[in-house]
Amino acid sequence: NAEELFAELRNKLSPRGDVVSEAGRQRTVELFGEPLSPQQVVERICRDVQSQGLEPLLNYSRLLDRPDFDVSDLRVSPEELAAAHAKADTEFLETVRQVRDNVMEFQKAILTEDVSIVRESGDARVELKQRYRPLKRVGICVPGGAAAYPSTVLMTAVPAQAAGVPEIAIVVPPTEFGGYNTDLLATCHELGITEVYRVGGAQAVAALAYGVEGIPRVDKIVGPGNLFVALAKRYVFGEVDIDSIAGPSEVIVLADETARPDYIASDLISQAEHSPGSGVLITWHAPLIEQVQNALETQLSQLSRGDLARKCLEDYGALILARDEDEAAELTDLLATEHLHLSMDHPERMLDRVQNAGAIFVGHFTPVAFGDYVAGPSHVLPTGGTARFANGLCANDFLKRSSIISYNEEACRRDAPNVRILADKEGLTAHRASVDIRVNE
Ligand code: HSO
Ligand code: ZN
Repeated sequence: NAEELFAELRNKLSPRGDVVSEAGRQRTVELFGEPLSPQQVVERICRDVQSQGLEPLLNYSRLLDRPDFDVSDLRVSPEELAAAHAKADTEFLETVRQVRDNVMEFQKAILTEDVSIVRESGDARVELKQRYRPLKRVGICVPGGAAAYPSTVLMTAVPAQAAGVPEIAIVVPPTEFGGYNTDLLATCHELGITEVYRVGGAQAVAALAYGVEGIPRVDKIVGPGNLFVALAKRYVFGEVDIDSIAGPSEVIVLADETARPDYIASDLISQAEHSPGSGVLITWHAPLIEQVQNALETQLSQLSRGDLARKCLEDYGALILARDEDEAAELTDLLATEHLHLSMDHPERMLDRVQNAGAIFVGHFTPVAFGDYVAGPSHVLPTGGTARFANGLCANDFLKRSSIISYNEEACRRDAPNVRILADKEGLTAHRASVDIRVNE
């Protein structure tokens, strides 16, 4: 029964960042003199940066990321950005440009447009409009702990550019995979991004939210990160806007008898290698389970990150044999996964049946890696079952809307009685007076 299976599986299938190890707790004692939960750590960091600005930002960067961190390390200079670009592979830059074009094309195509209606009767005219404008300034978090992610720059900054955001600030930890990674800096330069700060974790989120000397505050913070980044985004929400909170990568491959076990294994491993990450097969074709297991064995032993992926698949992966197609679809929908791969000759049926998934990859020749790297929709997607209600990042997340309301005199006269009735019910006499003064002349 899919409901029962779901209850058993949901928490097992996504790596959860909020489980605190003993070592983690010990570390907070070393750093803060007392045991603190991740939440408490984040609150402390955010409050310090809010009240004292640059000094705690530098201090926390020294304490948590880089002991010799200096204020001169904070902002990547224009010369460093240009130098990284100059020494990048030409092939790599060509790919960056192609992906930029793909993402731009798709993100511009989906941009929400202004809508207006006119309500007329006789001489009365009311015009109502919903108007969209880009946010002025956004902050983007790019991870830099376990791997370098130039693709994340593309998948976050280009949607913001498609929406017309004029100021984009990137924060990335001061690590070899982060703010010192020349491919990442070259990507920023190629996209025309000039504000790159080498700070990570909760301190970077707080700096973006509240502003510190040298980093003006932003209107919205987006992008993935570890637990501390996620908790900090939640903490500053309200002061600024945030996107949804992205956790570790995950994929469900839904496969029938037309699927190739080696393709499926490669998809499961590719999300698990993010480490943390997870991969789950759901099928109603029994022989596939063992075939995929064998393919996993073969491939894991050959890949450079095979050991990391193996550990993740052992901890968070699963090969699930559903009773039939219906049960498979129902379970998939309940799990509301980040990536869903429909590995079958006729995927259309399943597309109609599964409603909850961040991104859906259709058919044997659309591995998730296309969405991760090149297709056009952002790879920043809802994880951990949040695709039940949350959305992947897109250009529209960088727009804000205003409603525009315009009455002519005749319309004002016509609608005045409705205002009077409601204002009287609420006892708000000044509201009533504001229309009476216009119509009782
Ligand atoms: N699968 C990740 C995105 C990514 N993959 C970046 C490779 N690089 C998030 O869903
Ligand atoms: Zn990926």
